[in-house]
Amino acid sequence: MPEKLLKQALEAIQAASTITALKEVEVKYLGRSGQITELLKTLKDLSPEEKRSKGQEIQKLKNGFTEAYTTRERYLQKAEIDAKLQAEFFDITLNQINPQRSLESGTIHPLSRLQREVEQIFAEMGFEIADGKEVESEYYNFEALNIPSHHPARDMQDTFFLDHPTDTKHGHLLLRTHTSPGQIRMMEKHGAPLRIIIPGRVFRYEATDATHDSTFNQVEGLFIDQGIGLAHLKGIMNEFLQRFFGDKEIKVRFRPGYFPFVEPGIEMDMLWKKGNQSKWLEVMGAGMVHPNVLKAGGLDPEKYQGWAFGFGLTRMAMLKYGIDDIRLIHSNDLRFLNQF
Ligand code: FA5
Repeated sequence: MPEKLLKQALEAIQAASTITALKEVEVKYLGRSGQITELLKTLKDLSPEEKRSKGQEIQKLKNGFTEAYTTRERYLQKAEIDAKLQAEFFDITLNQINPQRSLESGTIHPLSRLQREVEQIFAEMGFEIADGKEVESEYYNFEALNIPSHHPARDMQDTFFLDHPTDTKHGHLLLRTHTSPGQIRMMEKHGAPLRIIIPGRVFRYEATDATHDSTFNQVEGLFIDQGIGLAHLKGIMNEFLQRFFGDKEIKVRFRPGYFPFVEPGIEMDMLWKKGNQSKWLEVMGAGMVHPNVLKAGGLDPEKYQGWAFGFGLTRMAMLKYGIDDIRLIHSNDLRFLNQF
């Protein structure tokens, strides 16, 4: 009798063409009142000897069933996965066949591209490209640049301080408000002569408007050698502007400006056309590096002089591309970005 039952069960297993059908077969034989389960229940009424021999027979039957069941289950699972994969077939050649289906691909952010252009132009003029630190200390961002803690110039650049235990040697940690701390770090590291630019992001805790953002990019320049003067800076800037703006018509003016880390100091404005109106937009601070700054960088002001500049790359981007509002540049709005 068990052999007959096993034969029937194995046929039922083979006939099951889906996992659901297979589960039904399992219930029919091994469920609470399944045929094999029922057989097992009859054992309790038998004598010990009969129980042993019948027990073995039924166990063999159960093992045979389980083995066939497991094999069939694996087969059906694989078949179901294969069928799903077939249905989800992804044709990677489709895009070539139908060029209208264009692939969306990322591009370099316009600001990063401009930074590379600036690097290229200055590299061609013999400048090296250096990296500053976005997280700086009060010492490098202010003190070493001749801005002591009581100095009102600290308020010119409202600062994001980091919630971090004070570094007693260099003061609090902060997000750099300008790229100028890089001047001190480069003098400390490389001494003189120096001819570098330091591009990077800077941060200011201030209200935003069409020409002010709280995160923007600057490019610092530093030229230290013997017998250097401001006329040289003007020559370099003219050359840079010509290459950067190409054929675009630009108007530039220089005027005196105050920064504690230069003496004398100048500022450069460029004419900004917004609709029918045009106004002067401040794009750069510069000047002869202050002797206290050279000393902080470990240089002898009697021997070396030089100039430094810091311009707003984000503002240059507005001028180059005719962007009306600086905040669009970091908005991550694809309608804006796709124009570049
Ligand atoms: C400075 O940051 C000085 N470190 C520049 C400098 C370097 C002077 C070396 C002398 C020698 P200022 O705060 O003016 O200066 O900023 C420099 C330029 O950054 C500005 O001319 C302007 O183009 C840009 N800028 C300043 N604030 C913002 C802002 N909130 N959003 C966008 N651009 C800004």
